[in-house]
Amino acid sequence: MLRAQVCSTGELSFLMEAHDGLSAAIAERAGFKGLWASGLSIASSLGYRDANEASWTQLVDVVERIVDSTTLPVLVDGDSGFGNFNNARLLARKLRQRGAAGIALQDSCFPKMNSFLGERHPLAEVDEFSGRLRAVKDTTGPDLVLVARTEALIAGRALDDVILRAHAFADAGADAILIHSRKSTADEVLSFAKAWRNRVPVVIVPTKYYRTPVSAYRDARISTVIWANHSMRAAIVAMRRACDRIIAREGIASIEPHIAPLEEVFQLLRYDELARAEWRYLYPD
Ligand code: SPV
Ligand code: MG
Repeated sequence: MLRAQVCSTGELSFLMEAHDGLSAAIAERAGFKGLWASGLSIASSLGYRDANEASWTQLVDVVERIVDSTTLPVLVDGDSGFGNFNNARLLARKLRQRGAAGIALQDSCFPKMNSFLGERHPLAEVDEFSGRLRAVKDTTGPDLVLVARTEALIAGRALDDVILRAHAFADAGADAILIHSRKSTADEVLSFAKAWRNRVPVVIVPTKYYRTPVSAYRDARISTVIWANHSMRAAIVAMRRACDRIIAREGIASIEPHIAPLEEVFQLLRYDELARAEWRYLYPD
């Protein structure tokens, strides 16, 4: 299912960020057809910085909770693969075992830093990163969609260099290229898409160029748009407002109409299924 979304240049797909089972269930209920297990959002919800402070096993555990909470395919942000080719293929194998549908690996050095922070974003050597991709492909084959993400624009490289990298990563077996940018306009990703001509499909993350209408991506035959961190950021505002109000009023009465009723929690986590199962297995007669 994820392959059909990420690897199609005919129809634009959208992946919604999830960082735990609850955010995954909410995204599915809203109608999204696929999820992005965001490194930034997962790290933030665990109280870590998006600088490989969370371990790969912590990531895998969260992904398992996401996978178990929805029927949607999950593309996992695998950062740089947590090391060399060996760490990357181990991560990919474990993610596959836990039910992930795809992994995105970026051509950064370990530890990475969030793309929107700081000036230092050292890139991995093309051959070394291509080895990471080949190792993952050899390990998980067609069972796991492999998205190669280049941080070359983030690192300030010229378009020619970005294209050379993308070709090397496609040669290494990437099913799609994620081109990342931190500009406030889509110009550089659209220039990439034009020059790249969809040798393999293109995935984008318009966090900073959020004003661009999605029609521009359809016109450019982009395959997939990732809304990368919006549930996590929405939750921060909602939780902050609730905390501010409760501490100021020393009570919870005024907040009640503004928060999810408990029934919604029970629905999202399918307590009705548990009740039916109790009748079936505890009280069959
Ligand atoms: C993430 O969601 O963790 C990403 C996308 O990698 S970004 O934070 O935009 O770099
Ligand atoms: Mg990330």
